[in-house]
Amino acid sequence: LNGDAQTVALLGLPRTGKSTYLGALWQLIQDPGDDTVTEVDVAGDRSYLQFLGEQVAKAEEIERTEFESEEGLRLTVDFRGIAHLSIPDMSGELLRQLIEDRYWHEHLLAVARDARAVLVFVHPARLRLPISINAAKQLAGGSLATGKSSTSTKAPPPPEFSPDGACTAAKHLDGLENVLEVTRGGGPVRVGLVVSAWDLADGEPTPSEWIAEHLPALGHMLAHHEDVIETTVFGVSAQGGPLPSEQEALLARGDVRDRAYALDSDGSSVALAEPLRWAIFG
Ligand SMILES: Nc1nc2c(ncn2[C@@H]2O[C@H](COP(=O)(O)OP(=O)(O)OP(=O)(O)O)[C@@H](O)[C@H]2O)c(=O)[nH]1
Ligand SMILES: [Mg+2]
Repeated sequence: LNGDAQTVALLGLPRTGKSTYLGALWQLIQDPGDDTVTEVDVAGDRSYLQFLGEQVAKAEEIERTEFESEEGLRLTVDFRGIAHLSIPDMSGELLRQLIEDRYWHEHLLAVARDARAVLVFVHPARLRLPISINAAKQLAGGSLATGKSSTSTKAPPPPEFSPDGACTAAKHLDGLENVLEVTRGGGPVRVGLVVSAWDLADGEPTPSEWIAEHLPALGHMLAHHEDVIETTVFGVSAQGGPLPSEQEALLARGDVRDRAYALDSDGSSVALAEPLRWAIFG
């Protein structure tokens, strides 16, 4: 399908910052003032990327990617190492469907099969945290709501389980297991966790500590399969701050290269393209 291009799958639930990351990256690729990632050759259609890039440059929020979109980044770049890349911009709906409806959209399946590496996007303001069984029992008994223990002797029936109500970590574990099952074999697969909108999580110690605190099950699952999975964590702020509230301040900071930033797992500053570079070269 993509010749000898190396496919990187950007996986994430809806609204987790995938398209914004591609748009910001495209701006840097086109920016002669940025030498962290440069274009060698573009194979695909530039107009879609141009559009994403302009939205980021104007500090305007990107629309949700259409369900059937087949657009993405298909190009050869040099980020201190030349790579021929295919990075489809998939709608988060495709991953949501896989997890919640147990349905493999053919596009997601094709990308997962081709992928040499996966970048999983999580948005810090869109987490659904697990609650402990005790807390759930208390909630069900009304004691948390009233501050006293419930006087009712009969507990209400537990709500029926449905995957759309599962916490973020459980969803990702489930989705990743399915994806990694079909991903091309032959050596370990790189799975990078990208905490997007890092500007909202800033003040937290480091990206890897953030994952350990907020999505520990996901971090453990990835770290404990060293034989088949190579993993790390990044914090990425492709917009540089929240929109639309910060639009003016962001524009005042200058170009995308002056606003977008990324951190490695230890919190050291790295190029915005580093998650991709790592996905390809390790
Ligand atoms: N604060 C902040 N918000 C961001 C950043 N990047 C993206 N967002 C917000 O995250 C939301 C989703 O961004 P998109 O890039 O469209 O997300 P997506 O993963 O492509 O979404 P789908 O196409 O629906 O799957 C938007 O509300 C953005 O404003 C960032 O760096 N900082
Ligand atoms: Mg999108």
